[in-house]
Amino acid sequence: MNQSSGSENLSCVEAGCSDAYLVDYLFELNGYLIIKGAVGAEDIAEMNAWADAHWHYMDCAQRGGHASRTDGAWIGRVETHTYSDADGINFQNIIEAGAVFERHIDHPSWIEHVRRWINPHNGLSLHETLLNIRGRDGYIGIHCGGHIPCSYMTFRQANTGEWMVGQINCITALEDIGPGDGPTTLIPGSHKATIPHPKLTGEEGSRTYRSDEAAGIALGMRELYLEAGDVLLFTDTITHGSAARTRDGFRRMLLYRYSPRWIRSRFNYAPSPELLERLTPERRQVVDPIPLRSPPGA
Ligand SMILES: O=C(O)CCC(=O)C(=O)O
Ligand SMILES: [Fe+2]
Repeated sequence: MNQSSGSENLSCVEAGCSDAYLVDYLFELNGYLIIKGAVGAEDIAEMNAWADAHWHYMDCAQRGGHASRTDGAWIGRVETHTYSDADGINFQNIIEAGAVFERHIDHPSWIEHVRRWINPHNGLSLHETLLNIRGRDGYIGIHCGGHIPCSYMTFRQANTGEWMVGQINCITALEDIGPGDGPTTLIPGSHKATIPHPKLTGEEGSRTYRSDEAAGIALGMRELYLEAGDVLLFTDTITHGSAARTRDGFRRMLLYRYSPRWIRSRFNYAPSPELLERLTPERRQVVDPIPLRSPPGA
């Protein structure tokens, strides 16, 4: 067993860990897995260079004065966006931003785990791909949990017990993310919870998807610290979010969400013909899992 020792994370292995049993056990038990050193320094530098080159979009005025949602600016096929303002800027559809982001689609450090956990019966698709930059006081509120009846918040097939993870979030740290940097937080094991987190119940026992309260201070949350190049995989079913950033400066991360091929992508960006042309057949199948059909000549 070559689980990293000395880590404060419950669920952590080195890149290239060949102990598939351990990898599966940790992911099943805790609902997340950190792969240390998953992405090489050159790729991390290239992605950071892209962020640096587009830093002026952090200024709202540069995005046409829109602060929120998907009404931001377009950089080719990449669109600026935010979920709630507090969560910072998302460069959505980042797979269109160059080769390094294409390599990420089926990166050998995690792709076979993701295929296995979603289950080969379900194929694979990308639900959302983004590069996120978040400044001081930014955060994501506590959200999700096993109590939400959402089609992609599955983890096991109830009848057979086989893997059937409806969504796996893959966060790549573009720089070190430690205490005060607004790390991702989650409650280990909460993907199996049937009782909602106390912050996710409403009036008369109703169940809510998301609270506006920063996830970091919620009961049971753990902050997950990453070094640049580490990757955090977690089922979207797990109760999670991020701590508020208490330091100056910005947190940078890349987020790719994988789902079964049957699930539509979140914002339905049409892949550019140039991207489809460039992709290997394996990547193309993930980016365009069910190509549109039209009659000849249409
Ligand atoms: O920003 C974060 O650290 C958490 C992002 C998140 O909620 C997600 O990946 O689903
Ligand atoms: Fe989330």
